[in-house]
Amino acid sequence: QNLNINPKPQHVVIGDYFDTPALFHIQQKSTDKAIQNLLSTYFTNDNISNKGFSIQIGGVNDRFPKKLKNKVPKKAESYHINISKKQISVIGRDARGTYYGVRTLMALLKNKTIPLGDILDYPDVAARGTVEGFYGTPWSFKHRMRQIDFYGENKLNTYIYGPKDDPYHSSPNWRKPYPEKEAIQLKKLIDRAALNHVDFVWAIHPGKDIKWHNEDRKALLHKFELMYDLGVRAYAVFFDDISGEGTNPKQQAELLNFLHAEFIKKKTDVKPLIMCPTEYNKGWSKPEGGYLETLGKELHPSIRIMWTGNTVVADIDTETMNWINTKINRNAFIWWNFPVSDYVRNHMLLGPAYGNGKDIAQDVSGFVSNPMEHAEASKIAIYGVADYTWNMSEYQPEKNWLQALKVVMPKSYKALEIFATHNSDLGPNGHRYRREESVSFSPIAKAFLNDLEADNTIENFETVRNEFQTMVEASYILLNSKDNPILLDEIRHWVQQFKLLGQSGLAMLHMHTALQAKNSDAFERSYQAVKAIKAEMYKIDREENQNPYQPGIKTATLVIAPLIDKSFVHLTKTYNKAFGKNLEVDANYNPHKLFTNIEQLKNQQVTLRDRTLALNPPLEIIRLSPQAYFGFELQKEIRVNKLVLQLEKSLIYNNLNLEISTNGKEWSEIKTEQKDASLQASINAKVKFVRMKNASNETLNGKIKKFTVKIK
Ligand code: LOG
Repeated sequence: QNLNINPKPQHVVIGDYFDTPALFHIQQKSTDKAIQNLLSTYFTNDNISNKGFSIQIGGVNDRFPKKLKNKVPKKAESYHINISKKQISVIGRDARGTYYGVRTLMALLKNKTIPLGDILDYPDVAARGTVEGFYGTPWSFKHRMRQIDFYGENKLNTYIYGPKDDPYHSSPNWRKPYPEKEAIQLKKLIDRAALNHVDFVWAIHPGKDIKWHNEDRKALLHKFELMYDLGVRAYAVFFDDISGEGTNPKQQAELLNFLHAEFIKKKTDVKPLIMCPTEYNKGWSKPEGGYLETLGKELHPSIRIMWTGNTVVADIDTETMNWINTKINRNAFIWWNFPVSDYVRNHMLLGPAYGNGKDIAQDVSGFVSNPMEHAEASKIAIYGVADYTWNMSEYQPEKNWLQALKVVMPKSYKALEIFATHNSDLGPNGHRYRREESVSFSPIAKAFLNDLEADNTIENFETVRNEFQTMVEASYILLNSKDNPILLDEIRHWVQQFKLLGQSGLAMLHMHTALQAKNSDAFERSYQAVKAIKAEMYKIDREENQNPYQPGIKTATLVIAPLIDKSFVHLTKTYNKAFGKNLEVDANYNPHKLFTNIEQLKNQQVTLRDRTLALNPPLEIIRLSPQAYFGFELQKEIRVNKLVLQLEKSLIYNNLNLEISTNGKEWSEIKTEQKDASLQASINAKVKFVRMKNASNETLNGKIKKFTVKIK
């Protein structure tokens, strides 16, 4: 039976429905503040009466008939709801179980009728939720409050606080207390989390500059105490994306065991630690170093170890779990890097949460999603994670996704569906992670292009026209929707871009119609219209979301945009030929490529803007073995001017040589100078290749902040 409850309950045995009563008599046996608060949002003086329909709420240690209590699943966070004509009983295995029972009760009471019967329910995965662990602007206070409420509503129990760009979480300020304003807000968040039965896990990221001496140990302990005073009762320590001393597994384990013994154990009300290792995915693990085995052996068994899978951004299956679990002597705690977009910041990832095995519930100690810096838009995926982690084997990504759209936009969800259908892939990226996009439209687009390029009658013309029209209409609906202004704020520029894209599609189709009718005036007008719309899109791309990583606003990049571009080029060429014209066919793509022998960098994207060719700075530490190089291969020999390389730490500049070449075989070295923490050179030569090479005999580690060359 479908009760429309997220996450889907495990066992539902229901029969006839009866009308939802209007008056209730609530008897709370043992309930906590969270439950009382939740009940008060529904039950008021207007619908409470001693003569009302009886609802009994409590736990397995309270007085309930044996046969009801026996049905409460023997699992953590479980509950049983029994609904008879006379009364409803909600019985939880533990405090959180009772809370979840009440959550389900509230969902049932929203309907006009209620079913008779039993609901037996429990989560498959122990820790479920999110890790705010992305680079970029951390979520605002307002957004975090909304997120935490959303987690409570969807029975997620974990929020790990670890935004990379919070200086008091990471370097330089991890040793220092939060300033008063931030501390007050954190306290409010922590209280809000408690009201939603969410563990607020505060994470620290000390590895960039930690020294393995007593002073820093004490500093950590002290910071933990300060956070305890703000109400934190669960902690994590992250060692991801660091290099140097901080990466030593023996030292990491020793520190964590120290924190376990001196802090976690001494406070009796703090949850076991969670840690994120430096080698947090298989691709980066170096078996020869024995890093993971050391953690597995040394770390106290209660300490949970995070894992992102086979690569940084990966979906998880049993093979993944077997590999890591044997190494670390425990069930890994999954850090799922979806829908995080800090490495594809010009994209919106609004598709379903799919791809993880439905048989890994027994192999994980936790499963959290790392979301986008757009909090509200991330709810679409998080809604899916809630369902997946609760009732894994029955999870249906598509179905859940449609429901999620309704939850975030109760009225305009159909327009949102059209937008989200075409805004889910990431485009090519360094992590090679891709998502489906425009799934049902994709074969239509293919057939359209085939017909067009073969000069056949286009069978799908009307269907394609309809899709473009639908894009425009959906965009107008969204841009004027009052449904969820907070979500609209996040997606607005993408929706504007989407609307323009749809309009450019319609104009492109007009080009085709005009060409068929041999109407030159009409063709050229529509051609100019496409160009003008493209110019508007270019403007948005240049003005909005201007971050240094992937600036701009990209939409529908997998299917729709390429369809329009290719058709436009084909139509213009055909027209030029038939009418002896010379209209510009500008494909507007970047013909230059990255040139490297470093595996980690191979798929990193390169951007060309205002004659500046730039490597999109990767977020991770890059390992440069001796002779490793990275640079650019230009389309042809071009005059190259200023080069700038900026690394996070300038220590290794002396070991890097700048080289240029016209053929990729013979190289000549160019002099560089250090200036404003960067390495610079004026090349001023015609070249096809330019590269930075590790000229030393050692492996160098560094984070590339900026790497650009100016070309003619
Ligand atoms: C970071 C994370 C980032 C994510 C995606 C982990 C454990 N750490 O490569 O902060 O949001 O990848 O870019 C990471 O995933 N490093």
